[in-house]
Amino acid sequence: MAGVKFVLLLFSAIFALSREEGVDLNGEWNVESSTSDIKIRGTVPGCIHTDLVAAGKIGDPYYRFNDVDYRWIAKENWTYTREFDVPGGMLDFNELLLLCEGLDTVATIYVNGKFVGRSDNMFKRYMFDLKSVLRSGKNAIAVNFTSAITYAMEKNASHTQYMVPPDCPPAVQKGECHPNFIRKEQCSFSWDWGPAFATQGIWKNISVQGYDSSVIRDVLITTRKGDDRSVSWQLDVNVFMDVATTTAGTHLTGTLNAQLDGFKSSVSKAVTLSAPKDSVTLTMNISSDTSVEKWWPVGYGRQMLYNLTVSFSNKEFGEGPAKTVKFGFRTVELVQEKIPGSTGLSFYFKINDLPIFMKGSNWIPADAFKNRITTEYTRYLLQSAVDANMNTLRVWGGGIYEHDDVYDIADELGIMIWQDFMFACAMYPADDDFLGNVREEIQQQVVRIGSHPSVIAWSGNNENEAALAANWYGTDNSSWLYYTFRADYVKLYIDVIKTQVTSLDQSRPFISSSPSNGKETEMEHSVALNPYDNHYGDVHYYNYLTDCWNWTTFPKTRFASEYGFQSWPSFHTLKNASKEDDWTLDSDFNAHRQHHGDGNAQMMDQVMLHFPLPTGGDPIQQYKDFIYMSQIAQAMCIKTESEFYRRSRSEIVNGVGHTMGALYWQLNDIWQGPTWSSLEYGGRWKMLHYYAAKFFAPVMTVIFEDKEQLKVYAVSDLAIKQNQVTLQLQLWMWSSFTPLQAWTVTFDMDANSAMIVFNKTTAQLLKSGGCPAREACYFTSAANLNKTRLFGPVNAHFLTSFQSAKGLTKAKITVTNVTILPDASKAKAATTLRLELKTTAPAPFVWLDAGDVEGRFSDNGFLMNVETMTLEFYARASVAVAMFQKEVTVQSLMDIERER
Ligand code: BMA
Repeated sequence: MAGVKFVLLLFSAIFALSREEGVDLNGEWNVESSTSDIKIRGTVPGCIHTDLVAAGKIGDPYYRFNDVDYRWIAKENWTYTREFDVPGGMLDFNELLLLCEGLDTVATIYVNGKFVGRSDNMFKRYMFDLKSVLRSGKNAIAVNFTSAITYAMEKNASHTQYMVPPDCPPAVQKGECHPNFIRKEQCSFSWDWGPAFATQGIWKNISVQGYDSSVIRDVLITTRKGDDRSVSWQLDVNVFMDVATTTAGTHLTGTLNAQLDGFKSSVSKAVTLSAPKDSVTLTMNISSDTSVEKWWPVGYGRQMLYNLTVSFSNKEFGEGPAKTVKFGFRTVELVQEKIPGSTGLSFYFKINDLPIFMKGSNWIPADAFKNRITTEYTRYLLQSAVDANMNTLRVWGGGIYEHDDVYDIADELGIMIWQDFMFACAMYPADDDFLGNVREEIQQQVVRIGSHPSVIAWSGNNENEAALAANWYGTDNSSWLYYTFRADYVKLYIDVIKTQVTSLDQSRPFISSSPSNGKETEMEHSVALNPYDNHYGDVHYYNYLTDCWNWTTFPKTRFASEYGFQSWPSFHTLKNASKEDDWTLDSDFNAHRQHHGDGNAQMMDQVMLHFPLPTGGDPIQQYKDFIYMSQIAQAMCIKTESEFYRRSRSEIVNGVGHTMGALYWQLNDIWQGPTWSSLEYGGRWKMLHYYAAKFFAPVMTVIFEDKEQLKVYAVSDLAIKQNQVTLQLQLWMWSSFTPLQAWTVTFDMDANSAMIVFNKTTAQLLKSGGCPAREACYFTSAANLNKTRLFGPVNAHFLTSFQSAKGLTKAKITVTNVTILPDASKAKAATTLRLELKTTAPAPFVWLDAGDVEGRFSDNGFLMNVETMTLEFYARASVAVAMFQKEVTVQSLMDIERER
């Protein structure tokens, strides 16, 4: 039974009291199906799938084939009911509302048997009038959900003028059809990395709210630079109010006040508000002598955040509850200007006037069941992004507008967020109902998310311009059809979304799609002939057929916002979702979890291009070896591609270059399966994630071959020039711990740039070093500051595929001297362990596995060409040395040739 959650009685010295009171409806509800006889307890916020698990009606939905076995759940209609008490005094409020922060998705709501409203958009907050239906004492609420799958199907069927494709996802995705007809997480109908769990439920907070005069519903703060003489910053404080109709009428006169907490800066305005909703913008000038600090992306300065408090007072009702919002001072500019030597336009971001190369990845929903995502888990994922030297994540358009804590933590950690609106890989309807629904969704989400300094761009959709331009879904079948879809596209993303966004927020760029050609797309009336043009905007690039070690295949784009390769997650992650029968390459489970057509074959192809295949061992060992190989192949592919983008930042070659972004696909996982992610479901780091920490390091070197030449680039994202940097290039043999030869070059490293620092004929280098054959050798490089401190990570360039490497022997690697570091050197670790590693021979792709101990190593997947080294392990939960020693294993590439 709900208690009264909050009673806010705010006193003011001058004014009387303004009352606001709420009844929290979160907690236990009853759930029943209208189609079967299931009756269970449910939890709000939550969803039907986790309620069925808790009630013991179903098993783990992620286990084996359960995603398909449990499809019936999403096809039934579920009703959530409960009773709640309303204190008698509450009925006197002028306004009584049912406040639903999130309903998933299609529902009709009844209170005390009376209809109060409907919902059809999980991304919207709904408020329903309860004034005439609430009674003192016991009340009853029913939220009757309709299957999202049925709803989408019916909406599609009633759209008779023309089909809005795609109809259904490819069979390999085992998904549901027509997600584009419902404003719900698009990937909940399946994706090429995730299952179809089209959940139902009350997924965000729900409460009854009563108030007398007004409520400050939302505050959106955006920042602008001032003139810098007297005013350093201008804040636009957009205040959105709900206004009651009172005995005094539909207008409310009073004073709106905004105060920068801890500072003298404040602004007040006399306003007359109109019922039922009104908004006011207060502009606050921060004078130049007020010392506020800027918010910077990680790596460029601190992430200062400030609080601003807004309040409203009125003579009759007094001062109402204030609202405090966090924000930061920073500017964003998307620079699209001519570049000498290249046609087209640049495409890069300046934060606080500093050009920043955006390094990172793409974020997808962290679970199919949102109520399972804890703040601790969200923080682990985001901290892992920062630990891998990422500064940017794109919240991809097929998921959800993320929970507040994603943006809060991104603000704290300095992660820049490229925020898509939730439209992906489809055409969308553009009738008035749909557009009206979207308009409100955009308004609410921009206001909810827009005060976060981490959010640096809005983007209309994922790949829908590309889909239209390249006729992915048969939209080009007649010119009538094409122009209809084109007109619909403009209506949705430009007329509705862009208009709505820019009317609220001029402080960040709006990009109509990803990929797009930016300004050029605008010139071409929102759908460019080729949205993948390397001379403009951002590019998504996927190619599983060519050799990913060959950098010449990559597009020298202005901004790589998606590129990727799949791998399998670790055995530890997979075993939670499978049983022993599944642990072979050709198992049904292995086929079932692969949602990308030909995905398993494509992974195998990339492995076979450069690596021997595992031999020997028992079937489970073979399975583990295959997982290991898929992770090596993925790490090497994305390393090569990311290094190519980073070294392309300062140059124009054949008219293209000035790359200023590398966001690979994808950061995290929604479940345990083969995907493009670098973090597994649960948070384990794949080999790729360890590699990312190096290929995204602020200063690093890249070795590559350009025809006959061996070139080394030094790349720096630092805002300050570094004098006297030394490149150390070394030539090694696979058979030796001693380098054959070393070359050093000292140079001044320009700020924010990529420079070529070494360029010699490969054959001559090998000859001068005495390398007997290409296959026997490899190079390493590192940039050292003032010849002392190691400045960037050590990089390696292999001269051969590993099937033909000469001199490699099976190394015996052992973990010794494990100790607990007394001062948890990484605050994020519950226990930090130090370990020593010893090897009997040089070993590529050394992989440590802590078994069932959750955590990560300071490095992993590396080339070990010294006999001993120390590493650290950061455990997520406290762990004893003995336990760690029992679990830890280590292997390297040659171990995949096993005894038969
Ligand atoms: C991109 C993404 C996703 C997809 C990924 C891998 O196009 O936008 O739609 O999961 O490719 O195929």
